[in-house]
Amino acid sequence: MSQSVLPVFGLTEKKVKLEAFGSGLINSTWKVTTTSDEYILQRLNHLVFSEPEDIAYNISLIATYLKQYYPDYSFAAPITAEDGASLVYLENEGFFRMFPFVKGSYAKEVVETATEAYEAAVQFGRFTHLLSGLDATKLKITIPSFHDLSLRYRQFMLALENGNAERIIEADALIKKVMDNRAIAEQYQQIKTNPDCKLRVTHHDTKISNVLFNKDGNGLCVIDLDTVMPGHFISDVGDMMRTYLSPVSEEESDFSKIEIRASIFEAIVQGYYSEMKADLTETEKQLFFYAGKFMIYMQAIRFLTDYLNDDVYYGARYEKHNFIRASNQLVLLEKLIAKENELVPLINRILSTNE
Ligand code: GN1
Ligand code: MG
Repeated sequence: MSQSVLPVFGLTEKKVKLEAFGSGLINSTWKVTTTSDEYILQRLNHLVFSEPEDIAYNISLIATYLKQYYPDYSFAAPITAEDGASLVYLENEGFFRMFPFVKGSYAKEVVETATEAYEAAVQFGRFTHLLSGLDATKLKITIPSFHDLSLRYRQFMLALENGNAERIIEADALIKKVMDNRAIAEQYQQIKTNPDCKLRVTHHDTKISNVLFNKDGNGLCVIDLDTVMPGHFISDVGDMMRTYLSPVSEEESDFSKIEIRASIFEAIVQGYYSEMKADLTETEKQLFFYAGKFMIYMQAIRFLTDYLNDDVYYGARYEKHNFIRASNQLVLLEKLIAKENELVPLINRILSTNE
């Protein structure tokens, strides 16, 4: 079916291979292989991204800026169709776009070593740093209030009022844990209004599969710019912590496998800070540990809210899928908080030696 979009991007060859690619929850992604080239084809989830044109606008704004000021930065710009558009709409199918597959690059699904975490953190830090001269407010907001934890908390409270009654009873212990940790949401409320916590060009989806590596294991660039918007650095650092620290992902149902790897934590802070030290304010520098709590807590709330709302956003491959995901994230949060006394000194050492 998605094959029918290929000619619009100038790919008329008959013998193309189309295979599902990656593990994103929102968009659909395929790798396209022709006899001579490789591409990444994506269909945007129109329910989540209601204005796909805004994403295309942001990508083109960033591409133009980087090309002008940092022509050597390897930025994977989308392929344009014959009419010059990077986004193609097919009746009954949706919005598509295509990228050249960066030759010799690969992406990872799980962080195995501290070096990988470091390389990824350098890439996300560099992305925000290189774009610090671009006024972040020029970017379109592709998902309003995406990482607004106050809003996520309110949506959770609404789900407690209007959600599936049986599930609310069943999730009692999880609901209590979310409420017990509401100080994390209260702290965000202050960050949001503090002018020392700057709005920057923020990626908002820093999972390891959004970094391309070369064959030597060096980070090349970041991909998946759908949620690049003005935001706070805690979103990017926090989502790296959320998704890199533990050797198992949010999908794991054996919670005894959830672990906080201190060496990975250190690598994230070190890599990100090496690029961003001149940009971050003193107030922001104090928020590295909070960043992890912020993102893990927000993801727990989002999964739990979705469970209470009958899985309308994330979908579910089995009955209690979002319940398990939320439980997983709350265990991760507890384990991170339990290591605060070990991890905060690591941050402080990095902040003081790199000055
Ligand atoms: C979604 O689609 P994917 O996997 O890149 C979500 C992120 C969540 C993530 C949890 C637009 O990202 O915010 O952290 O699932 N993206 C959107 O796996 O909601
Ligand atoms: Mg994504």
